Amino acid sequence: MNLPYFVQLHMPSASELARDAQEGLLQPAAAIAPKFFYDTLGSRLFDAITELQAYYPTRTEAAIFAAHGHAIAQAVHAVTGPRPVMIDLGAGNCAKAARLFGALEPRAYVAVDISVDYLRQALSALQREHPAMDMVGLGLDFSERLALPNDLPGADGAPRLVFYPGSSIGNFSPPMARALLSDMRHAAPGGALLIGADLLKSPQVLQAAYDDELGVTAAFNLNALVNLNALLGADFHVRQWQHVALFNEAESRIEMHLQAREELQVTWPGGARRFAAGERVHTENSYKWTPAQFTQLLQDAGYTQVRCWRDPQEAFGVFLAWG
Ligand code: AVJ
Repeated sequence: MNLPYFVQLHMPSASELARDAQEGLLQPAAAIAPKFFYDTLGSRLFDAITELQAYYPTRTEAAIFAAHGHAIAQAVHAVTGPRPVMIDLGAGNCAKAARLFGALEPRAYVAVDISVDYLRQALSALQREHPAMDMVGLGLDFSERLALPNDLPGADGAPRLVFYPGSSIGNFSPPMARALLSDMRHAAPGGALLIGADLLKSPQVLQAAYDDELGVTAAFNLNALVNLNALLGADFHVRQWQHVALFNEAESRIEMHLQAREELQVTWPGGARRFAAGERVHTENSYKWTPAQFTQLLQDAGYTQVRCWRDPQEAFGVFLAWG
């Protein structure tokens, strides 16, 4: 019986995060990174979002894997051979990867996440269900660039499959996404990338997915202010702010903002900012692609071969890229 092995790489300290947030708040057009959503409550609110009728991505991606898992695994094995090393980026509770174990039959599983404490619990439970599989938990923030330590499974040349589901790639601007995808390609030489991407569709459907009628997404967005109060010692009053989600057609992305309901001032140790009524803090971009655009992005990152599986409504795409 194996025990999972854990590695914790350099993580931003609380003071680095605070500096990052402060810098964003002081820009002429205030903006903070989506990572500020994900404190404990924020992660739970995101899980709640995935249960919403209006938020189609999570359930649609799961349906694609359920319908085409064996075809996808066959295509993966044609590239990597029968027992790839699976590297799961942003593994969280590891559930999406675990559902593919039966079809993919990985020889080893490397779960990478910024939140290593959460990962520890999930991976230890998964190891009990798969006692023979080598499992490694890696605490790593790959939101700037991805560089894996060189002693992971697959370092001996066993082909790797990088797994990046959920359309998390949607948070990155095209140049950043290209760089990150290129890093993923270099992390799995001779291997493959299996990645989920949300597809371009009617603005009404997109808008509803990011501004649900129960206000769960609004709570998720506003909770960033609660998190900033804790991280920065700021004095945001949540009731002075409003959730805004809009589809920016020119950039092909959903944008989330927090908009000041009235003129106000926010202060924190070492800084302050005034906001005019209607002024916004940009909190997230979520890019949407046509299958052709996402294929082009993968090719721009260096992949020469791409396959795509979609749901019947073509709401979401699962892409396999290699070469
Ligand atoms: C986790 C980045 C894939 O962009 O759809 C959901 C985050 N934000 N609702 C997305 C999110 C608002 C989500 N990703």
